[in-house]
Amino acid sequence: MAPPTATAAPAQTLTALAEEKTLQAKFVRDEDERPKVAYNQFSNEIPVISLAGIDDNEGNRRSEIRKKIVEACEDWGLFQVVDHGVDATLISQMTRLATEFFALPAQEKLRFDMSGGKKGGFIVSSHLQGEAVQDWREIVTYFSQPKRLRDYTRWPDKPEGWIAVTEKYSDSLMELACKLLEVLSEAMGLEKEALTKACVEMDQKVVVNYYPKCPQPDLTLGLKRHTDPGTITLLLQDQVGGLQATRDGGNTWITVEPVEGAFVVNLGDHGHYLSNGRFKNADHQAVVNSNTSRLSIATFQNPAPEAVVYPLKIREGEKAVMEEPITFMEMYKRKMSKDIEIAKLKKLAKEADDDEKKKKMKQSLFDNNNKESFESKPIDKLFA
Ligand SMILES: O=C(O)CCC(=O)C(=O)O
Ligand SMILES: [Fe+2]
Repeated sequence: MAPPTATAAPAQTLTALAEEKTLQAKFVRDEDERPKVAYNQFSNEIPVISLAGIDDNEGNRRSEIRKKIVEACEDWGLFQVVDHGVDATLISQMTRLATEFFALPAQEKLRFDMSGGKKGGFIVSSHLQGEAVQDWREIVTYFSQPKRLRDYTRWPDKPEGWIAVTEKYSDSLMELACKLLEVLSEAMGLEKEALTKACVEMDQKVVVNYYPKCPQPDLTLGLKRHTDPGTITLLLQDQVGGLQATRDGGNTWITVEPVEGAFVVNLGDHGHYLSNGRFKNADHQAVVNSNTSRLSIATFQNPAPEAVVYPLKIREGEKAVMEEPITFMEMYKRKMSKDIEIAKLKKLAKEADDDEKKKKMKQSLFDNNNKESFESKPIDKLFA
């Protein structure tokens, strides 16, 4: 496999890079982080659960569904739902318009650039400070609930009609998320509304992920390994494949099989803490491929920033997984600063290890008569 190239000019979107033959160094992951399983080697370990009859309180359909959901949450923190009641036309409109957005010329997408710290809009890769390696993705994101906090100036106004579709999609997914949280509350032996009440006023944020096809997908990730911070996430993915989950800290991975019209449901950190660790926070990542681009739409259902995070019920013989109650805002800040710290340490370690390699690359650049282009750029720009 060809070695990664070092390029100085910062690319503004990934679309142009998708055509290059080799991957820029800033996307190259350390070996231990690289994909271990192919994007299309699907596993059927994640249950696909039909929600048909979930509102039927008389018969035993609701309790059957609850049982399946609970097993999946205890096992992986991840399951898929079908017959979920979200209109199929709405789903296909949402996917079509999102795909059209990413096909717009770079300058159109960059009208909504959020890299200066704006709340919502378009950005390439992730925006975590101190991150040594970048994700191979573009995103567009907007805060959709509560409605009174919507800032429409940060919602793309193209393609035409997207805003209206997004609004409907947001309401529909809010309804579905609440239904799932009701079932999980019951499973914890609590009143139906317990989990939504613990959110105070539920926030909803939509992130549309676009992963262009990638010249060297084995060296990079579309989205690095993480758990979602919120209560529950509903993910709509196309038929390409790329979502992967691990239960053993990243040693082994499975690729979630795409199911037409289904939502992948993830439990996040908040859901995990409220259940006192009984429900897992799904540990996941997204891989990319060289054949085709991929689209996924993640709808994050989060508690209000001031909501208190602490187990709602601690079962007999168990200890609380948290030392003290904290607000969701505090929980999120701690998670982010931990991630930034790890990223910084990784970057430092990498810089140290790469010294020898950098010397060799420098020598070969001179040998190849590239003296001028090399000298005109600082070394950290070349190999960052
Ligand atoms: O694209 C995917 O499959 C995963 C997306 C995801 O995990 C996220 O946006 O948090
Ligand atoms: Fe995620």
